[in-house]
Amino acid sequence: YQKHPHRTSEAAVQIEDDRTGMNVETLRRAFLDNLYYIQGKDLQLATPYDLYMALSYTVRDRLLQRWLHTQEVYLQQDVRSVCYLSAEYLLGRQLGNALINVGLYEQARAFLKEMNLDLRDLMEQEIEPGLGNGGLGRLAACFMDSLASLEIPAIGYGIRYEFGIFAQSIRDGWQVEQPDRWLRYGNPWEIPRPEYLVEVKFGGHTEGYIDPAGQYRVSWVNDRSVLGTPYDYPVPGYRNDTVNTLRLWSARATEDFNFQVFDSGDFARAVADKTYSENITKVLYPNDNTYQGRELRLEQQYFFVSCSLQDIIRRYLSYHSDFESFADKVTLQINDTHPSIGIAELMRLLVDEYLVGWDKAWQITRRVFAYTNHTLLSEALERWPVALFGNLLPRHLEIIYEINRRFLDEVRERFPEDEGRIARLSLIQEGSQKQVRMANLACVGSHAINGVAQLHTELLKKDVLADFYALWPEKFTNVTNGVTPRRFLLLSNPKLALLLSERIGQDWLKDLDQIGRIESLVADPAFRSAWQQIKDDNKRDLAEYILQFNQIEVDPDSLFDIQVKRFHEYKRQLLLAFFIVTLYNRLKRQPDLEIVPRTFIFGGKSAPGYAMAKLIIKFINSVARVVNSDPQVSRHLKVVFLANYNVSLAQRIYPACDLSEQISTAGKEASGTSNMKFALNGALTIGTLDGANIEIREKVGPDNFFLFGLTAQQVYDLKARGYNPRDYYDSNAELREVVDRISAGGFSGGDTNLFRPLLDSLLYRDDYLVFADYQAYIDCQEQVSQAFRDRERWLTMSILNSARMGYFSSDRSIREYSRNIWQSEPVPVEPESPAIRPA
Ligand code: CR1
Repeated sequence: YQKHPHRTSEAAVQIEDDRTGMNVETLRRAFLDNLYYIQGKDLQLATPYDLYMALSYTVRDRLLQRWLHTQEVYLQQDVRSVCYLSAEYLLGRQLGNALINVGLYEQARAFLKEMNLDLRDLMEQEIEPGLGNGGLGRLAACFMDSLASLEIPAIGYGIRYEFGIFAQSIRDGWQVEQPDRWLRYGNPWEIPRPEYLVEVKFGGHTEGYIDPAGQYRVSWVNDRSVLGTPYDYPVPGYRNDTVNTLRLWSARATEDFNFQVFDSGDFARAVADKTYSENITKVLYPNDNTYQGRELRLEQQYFFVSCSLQDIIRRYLSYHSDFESFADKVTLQINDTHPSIGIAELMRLLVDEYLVGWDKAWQITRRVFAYTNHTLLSEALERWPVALFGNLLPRHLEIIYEINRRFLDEVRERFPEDEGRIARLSLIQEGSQKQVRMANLACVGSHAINGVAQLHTELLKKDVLADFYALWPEKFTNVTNGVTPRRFLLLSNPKLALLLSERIGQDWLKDLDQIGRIESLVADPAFRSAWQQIKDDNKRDLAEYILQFNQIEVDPDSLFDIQVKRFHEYKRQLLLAFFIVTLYNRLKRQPDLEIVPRTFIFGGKSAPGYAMAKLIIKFINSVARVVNSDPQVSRHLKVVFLANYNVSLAQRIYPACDLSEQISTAGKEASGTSNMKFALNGALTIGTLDGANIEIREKVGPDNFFLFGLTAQQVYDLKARGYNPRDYYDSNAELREVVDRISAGGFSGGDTNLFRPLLDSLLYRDDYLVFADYQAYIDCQEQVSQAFRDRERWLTMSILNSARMGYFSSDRSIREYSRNIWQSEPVPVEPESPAIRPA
C-alpha cells in the first residue's frame, strides 16, 4: 500500500491511490468503495444520505494526507500558533466547502453526473453543524477558513454540543423550538481523539501547603471531575496544502466516577451522576447577545477552556522544557468573554501545577491573551455571582481576587483617591449580590482589546470600557469584521462567481480586492445583462423554495426586500413590519395606488425565553396572513417568514436579495456581518449609521446606499433630553394609523390584547427608538422604490456594491489580527509528493 503515490499523468490512473487520487475515474471508484464498505450499501440500496456520506468520506480521505502533513510541518518547525477560543462555531455545511477548498468540486460533479446523480442534491442532504447562535459564531467559522487560506498556523477550540441551535418551526404564527439532533445519522467530518483526553475538575475547596523548597503553595481539592474528549474537524485552506484543526471538546464521565455509590448498590444513581457530567456539552444555550447566568453555562465555559489550555500546554511541553518561550509560540484569542475564565485558568495551571512564580506567570498570561468584544448591550455583559463562582471554581475565585488586589493597587497609584474609578474597574462588582465581571477580567488579563467595527471600537473606548481605555489606550485596536468569499460567494452564488471568474479571472477568491476590477465593466452591456440574468435566476430559485415551504406564490420580478438575522428588539424587525403595515394602510385607503411590488422576506430565531422577540415573530406572521390573503393588497405585496433560518438557508437567500435591511438603532449593532454578505452578492442596503454599515457606505459610496435615521450621538442626546415616544404617535398620522390598526385587532382577528405588550413597550418606553426613526425610514423606503423603478440605475448600483466590497473579506480581518495583535506569520505547507492539481 503506497502511502504517497507518485502521480504524474492520466496514464497513471491504475496505480493512483483510491484514497488520494484526484482523477475523475479514481474518485468514482473511491466513492463506490466508501458507499459499500462504510455505509454498507450498493447503489441500488443507497438512500440520498448514504450517497452524501460516501462522497464526504471520499473528500475527507483526500484531506487527511494534507491535514497530517500540515500538522507535521507545524511541529517540525515549532511554529507560533494562533489558538482561537470560542464557545460557538456556526460552521454551516461542510461538504461543499471542502470540495471547493481542495479543488474537487468540478470533478465530483462530473463523476456523479455520469452516474445520473446531482452533486447539489447530495450536498443538500447534510445536516449543518449549528454550533452557534448568530454573527459571533459565524464570524469564528469565517476566521477559521481565512486562517487556513492564508496559511497561518492556527487551531480553533470550542465545544462539541450534542444539540446545536434548536430547529425552529412556525405554528399558528408562533415560533416552536425542536431539539437539533444533528449527530443522529453520524458525522463524517470529525475524528475523535480519545488519546488526548483531559480531566477537568470542579467544586471542592483549596488547601495551603509548604512545598519541599519551603515555598507556600495552594492546591485545589476538587469534589468531582469530568473528562474531555477532543473531536477534530479539518479546516482546509482554499486551494493550498494547509489543513488546520478545529478541536471541539465533548464531556464524558470519569471511569471511576462514582464507585462508592456504585458499590453501595445504587446503580441508578451512579448512572444518573454520569449523565449529569455528560450534560455539560449536551446543548448550546440559544441566546444571542443576552447573558444567561446559569451555572451549567459557566461549567461549559470552564470545561472547554480548561481542556484547551491543558491541550496547548501538553503540545508546547512536548518540544520545550520550561515556559520561557510559551508566549513566543502561542497566542490566545478569546471570542467575547465566554472563554475569559481562561485567564484565571492559565494562572492556576502555571502557578499551582507547574510551579511558576506569580509575577512570571502573570507576565506570560498577559502576553498570550487578547480579547475581542462583540457587544455594547449591557444585558449581554457576563457577570457571575461570586457565591456560584466560588462553589464551582474555588481556586479561580482566589486567583481572581489576587489579580484584582494587585490591579487595584496599581490603579490607586496612578489615580490616587479616586474610589469611583476603583469601583468601576474592579473585577468584583460590590453590592447586595457580589459579582465577578468577566469583561473586566478579560481587559486586565489581555495585551490587546478590540472591537469589531470602527464605531463599535470608538464606543468601547468612550463608554463601555472607558476606564480601561484611560488606563491603557495602547491596548485598544479595531478590527472590522469580514466574511469569507469562498462560502458566501463561490459556494452560495455559483453563477455570479462564474461570471466574475470569466471576466476577471479567479484571483478575487484569494484577494477579494480584485473584485474591484468589475467596476470597469459596469457599462458593458453583455456584463450588465449577465448580472441581471443571474439575479433574476437566483430570485426565481428562492421563489421556488418559498412556494415549496410556505405555499406562497411570489413574483420574482418584485423587489425582494429581506431582513434575516436573530430576532432582537435592537435589530428592529418591527420597523420593517411597520413599513409594511403603512403600505397596507395606503392600499386600503386608495386601492388604485401605484406602488412598486415588493416581496418582504423575514427569517431568524428568537431566544426561547425572550417573550418580546417571540411576539414580534407572531406579529410578522400575522401581518403576513392579512396581507397575503387580501387580494387588493397581495397584488402588490407579499410577506414571507422563512422558518429555521440557518447558514444553509442564508446561502440561498443572500444571492436572491435586492434590498438588505440593516436597520438597528444606531450604537447597538456592534458590526453586523449579513450586511457584508448581502452587499457582496449585489444587494443594496437600507441602513442606519450603525456597526459596519458605516464602513460599507464609505466603501460603496453614499449614492449606492440608502441611509436613514438617527446617529449614535443623536440617539444618545435624545435619550438624555428625555425621549417620549407618545409625541411621535400624537404628531404622525401614518404612524398613528399603524398603531391604531394593530391596537384594534386588525392583525389578530379582532383580539385587542394579543399585541398589547408590543404596543405598550413602544408607546411607553420604545428603548430602541422605533417611533423616532419611523418617518425617516418611510421616506427612505420611498427613495428605494423610486430607485427600483429605474432598473438600469438599480443594476449599476448593484454591480458597484459587489465591486466595492473587497475590504470586507475575512482574509483582510485576519491579516489585521495577525499583524496588529498576534504577530503571526504564514507558514506555507508544501505538497508532500508531486500531486496532480486540478486545473
Ligand atoms: C454582534 O451583535 C457582530 C457579531 C460578530 C455580535 C454583531 O453585530 O457582527 O457579534 N455580538 O462580531 C454578540 O453576539 C455576544 O455578542
